[in-house]
Amino acid sequence: MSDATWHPTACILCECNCGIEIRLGGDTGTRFERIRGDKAHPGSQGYTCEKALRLDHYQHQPRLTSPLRRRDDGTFEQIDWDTAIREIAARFVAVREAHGGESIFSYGGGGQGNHLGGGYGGATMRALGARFRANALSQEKTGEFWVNGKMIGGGVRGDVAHAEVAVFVGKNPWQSHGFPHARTTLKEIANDPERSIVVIDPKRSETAELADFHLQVRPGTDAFCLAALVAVMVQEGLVHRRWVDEHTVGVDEIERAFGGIDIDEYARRCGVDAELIRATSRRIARASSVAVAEDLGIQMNRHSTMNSWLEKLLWALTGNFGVPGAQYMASSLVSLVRSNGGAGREGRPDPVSPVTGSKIISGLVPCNVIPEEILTDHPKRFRAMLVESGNPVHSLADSRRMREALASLELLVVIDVAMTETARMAHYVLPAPTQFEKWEATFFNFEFPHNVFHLRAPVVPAPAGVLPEPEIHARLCEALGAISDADLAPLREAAARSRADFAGAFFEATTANPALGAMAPVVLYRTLGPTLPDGAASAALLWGAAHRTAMGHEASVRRAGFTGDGLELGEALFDAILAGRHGVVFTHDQWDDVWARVATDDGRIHLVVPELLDELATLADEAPLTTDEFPYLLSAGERRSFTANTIIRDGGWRKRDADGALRLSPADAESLGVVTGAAVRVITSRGAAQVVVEVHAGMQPGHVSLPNGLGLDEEHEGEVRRVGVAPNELTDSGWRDPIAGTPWHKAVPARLEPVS
Ligand SMILES: Nc1nc2c(c(=O)[nH]1)N[C@H]1C(S)=C(S)[C@@H](COP(=O)(O)OP(=O)(O)OC[C@H]3O[C@@H](n4cnc5c(=O)[nH]c(N)nc54)[C@H](O)[C@@H]3O)O[C@H]1N2
Ligand SMILES: Nc1nc2c(c(=O)[nH]1)N[C@H]1C(S)=C(S)[C@@H](COP(=O)(O)OP(=O)(O)OC[C@H]3O[C@@H](n4cnc5c(=O)[nH]c(N)nc54)[C@H](O)[C@@H]3O)O[C@H]1N2
Ligand code: SF4
Ligand SMILES: [Mo]
Repeated sequence: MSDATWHPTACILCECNCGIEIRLGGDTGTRFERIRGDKAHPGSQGYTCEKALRLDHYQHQPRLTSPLRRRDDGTFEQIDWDTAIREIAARFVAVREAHGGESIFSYGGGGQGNHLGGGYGGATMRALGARFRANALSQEKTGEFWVNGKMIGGGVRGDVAHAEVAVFVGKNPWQSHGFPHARTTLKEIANDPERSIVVIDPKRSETAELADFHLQVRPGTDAFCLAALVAVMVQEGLVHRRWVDEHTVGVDEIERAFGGIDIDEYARRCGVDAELIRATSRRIARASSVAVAEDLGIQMNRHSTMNSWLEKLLWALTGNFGVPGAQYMASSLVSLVRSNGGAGREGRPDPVSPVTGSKIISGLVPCNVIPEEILTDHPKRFRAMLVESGNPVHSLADSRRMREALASLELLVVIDVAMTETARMAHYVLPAPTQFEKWEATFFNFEFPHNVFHLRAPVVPAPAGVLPEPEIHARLCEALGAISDADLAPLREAAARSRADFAGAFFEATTANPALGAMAPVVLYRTLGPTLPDGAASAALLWGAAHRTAMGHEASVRRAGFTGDGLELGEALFDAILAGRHGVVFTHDQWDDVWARVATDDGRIHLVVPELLDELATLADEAPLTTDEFPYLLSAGERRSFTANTIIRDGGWRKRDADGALRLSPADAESLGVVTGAAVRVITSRGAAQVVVEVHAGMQPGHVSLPNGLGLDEEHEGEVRRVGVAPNELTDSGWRDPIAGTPWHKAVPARLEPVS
């Protein structure tokens, strides 16, 4: 049964969300028979990598199709939705009454392709009186967010596509992407003799293969390398003094701190030739534009927050901000991170978590402290948890500890498409449609000057028994008594009349009744939602987002082609989002817009972050990470061509590297007496696992790596089996950054033993 139609949608396997088109077929007419890049998508323009072509393995993985309740013996029974919603609401209320709403914790709310649900989840949290939350961002990006807050007051990205020099610090975009048409862009830069790629990575990665400057640091020693790069700029007079004086504050302190650094000694400490470091600094300083992108190689590593700062000094000291090919601050339709009411900015205190007092950055509790916030007799500990589209047992540090913590909760509710390692521990599991069975979108919209938003329509019908997340949240809020028909009736009537009437009625009702305003997403879903075309009720919260964007970025929205006075501009944008099946350019920025987004008190870039200057001062005295007991450093979670977090629970989707081999250098293979295909045991302070080895010429001695996202429990014909190693069975949640609490997964001390 083939259908000649190409259905536009997007790939959901990484933040790029490339536009794709799917042709259905197979026995049931619902298999993803063919998939191609969507040339009409304004962001990706037809580009995809190999992973998108195998999305049928996501759509047809073993699914959840009924709400489940766990029995005392650990098995699950199917229950109907009314029972599930009623019991979950009652049990959350019992926790709130006994210990306060703040003891209810929320985790997740979206993955690489699905952020609409999380938008509605905020209403459920407010209905419960819950305050604390975390998601994957607070185990990777919050250190960088904190630094951005201090230095610039908002998120910064590099215009890699137009940069003369592109610098990748602990990032392998050939595999992980992270910016549009990554491979095409990398090849373009590599083939242009006037442009250069700089890569800082202990491994000769696919991206490093294309680099003009590969600084092959020892794992976990980036701080020395980055500090030396900055020191060369300071000591050789490469700082763009005129620009720095005009646009930044603190350069004198920076010059004092880096003027005394012993570059040769720091080069020795990170294992990179000092002349290569000098040449790299000079190349960066000489370039007409430099874009820098950092990622997990430093964000999940020793000194992660400080390294984010050092990386930013490279472009800030050379004037690479607010011009083409350099750093920019993008517009957004919906911000992924909650503002801290100014916290994180200089001089304002960060809020902290209730038990460990850890910094809450961008509204997120560090993932690594979640077990400590539960496993304690502290009166403010978390007692109940709602997990949506996240798999903390598998994806957060120290799975054993996480299981222990979740097992001690009074209530755990999981909303997912599949039976995950986390769902297996839940009291209730609620099944959602896949991302190709419902209206979905992501808020990963960071492009410049043309920023793109893509609302995706369903490609195939959802099976009976599942409910989209917005409907789940609306039902929970109703069961909690947070919204009532009496509140909604006048808004429904206004929505039936016209959008303009609805706008008036909505603003009036939510102003008069702030408690209703707090429920805005589900109120919109229940009132405006049913009037939206093609069953797109889940898009209702985008109505508010479209209006906010039209007000906050008016000139950019107009440049993108939208017109209208007053509220008409936001309505025009909303209508275009609803109608635009291939994605919509919602803002067209100019480079001048970038400076207007700098949100420091004086509008300048603040070069000095005092806490990090202090940390830098202690660097020279630090001891190496390896010991006689653990002589190797394990990167636990490397992106490879067939890894995609834990989104596809069907190992059959991998074309290569079926078991997720441990990569190690030829020299280490020889000294251990192993060859590709042999088995070894990896042992860390927290666990041990047997793995298959792949001897890899790009690895340096002493460094080994395991892929991310493997070791999932897969159910095939009633049998559960696990393929590959779950990296977090080997990691330690205490092994984390002192400021942001981000994990140090990329440099886990380990020992290897051959298995005969
Ligand atoms: N194929 C694929 N792509 C993905 C994903 C996926 O699962 N699979 N996941 C997506 C997600 S959620 C994210 S956050 C991104 C992450 O994207 P990346 O951060 O680019 O991916 P990683 O492979 O985890 O790490 C990048 C590099 O860090 C290097 N590294 C290890 N230790 C060190 C060190 O000490 N110093 C330095 N400088 N580098 C080090 C590794 O060798 C590796 O090449 O990828 C996204 N894209
Ligand atoms: N050791 C180590 N650990 C890591 C990493 C590493 O490099 N090393 N990488 C980390 C990084 S950067 C990230 S981003 C995290 C990712 O880890 P998580 O945040 O846990 O996210 P995902 O693996 O993307 O899984 C999301 C869940 O969403 C479910 N899902 C898919 N579609 C839908 C849907 O439409 N609705 C709902 N409700 N659920 C859905 C999937 O079944 C899956 O259970 O892993 C982190 N963990
Ligand atoms: S995994 Fe590949 S195809 Fe999918 S969004 Fe990322 S870069 Fe695009
Ligand atoms: Mo991530």
